[in-house]
Amino acid sequence: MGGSIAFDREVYIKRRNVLKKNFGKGKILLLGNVNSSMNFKDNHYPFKQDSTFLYYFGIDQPGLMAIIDVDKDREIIFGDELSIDDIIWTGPLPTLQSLAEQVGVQKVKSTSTIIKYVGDGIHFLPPYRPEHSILLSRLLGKKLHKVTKRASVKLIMAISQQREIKSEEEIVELNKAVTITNKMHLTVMESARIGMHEHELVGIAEKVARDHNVSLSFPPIMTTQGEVLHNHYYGNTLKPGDLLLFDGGCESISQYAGDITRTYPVDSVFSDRQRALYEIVYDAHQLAESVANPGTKFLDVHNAAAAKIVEGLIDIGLMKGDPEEAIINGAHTMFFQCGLGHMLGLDVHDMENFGEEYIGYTKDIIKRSDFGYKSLRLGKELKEGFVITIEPGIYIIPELIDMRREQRMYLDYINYDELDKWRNFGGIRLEDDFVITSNGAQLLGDDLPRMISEVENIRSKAYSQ
Ligand SMILES: [Mn+2]
Repeated sequence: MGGSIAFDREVYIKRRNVLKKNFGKGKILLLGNVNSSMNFKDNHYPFKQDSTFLYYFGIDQPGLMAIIDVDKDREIIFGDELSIDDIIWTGPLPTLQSLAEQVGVQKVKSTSTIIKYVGDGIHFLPPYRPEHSILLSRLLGKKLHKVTKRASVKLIMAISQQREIKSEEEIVELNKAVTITNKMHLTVMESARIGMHEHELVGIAEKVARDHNVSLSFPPIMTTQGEVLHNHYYGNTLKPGDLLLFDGGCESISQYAGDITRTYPVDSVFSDRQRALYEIVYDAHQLAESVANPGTKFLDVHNAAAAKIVEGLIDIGLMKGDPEEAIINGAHTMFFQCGLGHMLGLDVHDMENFGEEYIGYTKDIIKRSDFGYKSLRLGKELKEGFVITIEPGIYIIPELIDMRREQRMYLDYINYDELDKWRNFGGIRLEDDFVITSNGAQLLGDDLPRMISEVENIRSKAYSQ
């Protein structure tokens, strides 16, 4: 919980005015998050405000709700001022009324009165926390399991079309988030040595975030088993010959997210094999960056990166045949099982709570459900102002190799005998954050080393201290 309000009141007033204009007619209910208990009532998970509430109302406190009445052109924030019982525990805090004024809202009403303002036709977003499902069920008098289905597609579209285009002040904040994130990555890259444990490096990373008084934007992946896509085990010891994959991000104070991945040898230099696969991922990253232009479908950027990976793997003998056919037949998913990237903003997967079919896809560009594409979170055409990640990778998963070989799949494209010699290689991912401009994809933050020579240069520092 940051506490302070990120932007001037005019920013919030303008955001709500844009929403009202785009929405046209009706009444909108936006729910802020509540404290969520960890193991007993008063022991909470760290508070995380709902990003849409934060976007339009800026107040980073639990237990708030808001109504935007488009027809009457007014907003009300619902919440309760602190009682003396609360103040004993929290100390004196700014009043809700004064916070509301800071974001340009005059009317504050107590929580219990909201029922009077909520009727059948009210528009709300799909709930992603059980507390909200229960509240909506109660407010609307509908069965719990029916609440999500009643979420407003009109509201999802209006909000996502606004939030997906990042304004200048948001780009400033995203740059801050990525700058702290890069500092965190550089610190880990300079610290990782043979004999350390993954969890020690998580500690080093978290310290950088704390030093900047910010939180991590998601639980980090710090692993010598990079082929496990979302690995949150931190118990391995770093051994000679290992690759270390660190996928982690910091937030800005204003809670915009950074999301970066680097992979590098635990030794100070890459082995021949590590170098060979790293260069393929690097080339795919460069290519994706160069074709991620406004008007291009991100699905096509994904496929371009996949083609680059296939060409590279053919060059070193792990794949064979015609690269285009290999991709049409899905053979690249032996190595690149996930998506090339996703939207980034206040959420690390921005607005994924609205549903990927609305955020990453359109009526015409529908999400594919086949292996290798079902985890591509973004497929639609890029627009100026989008902020996205680009994160190609090569993941050598022994279980997948064995299964596909047994199924006799991709026999025209995969050199299984050769691949078997690499089965314990691990995984490589390179991820950076970009804003789409009229000149193409522009890197956010300062440049975090990515080239092999630069990475080795930093890695040698880890051993020269
Ligand atoms: Mn990512």
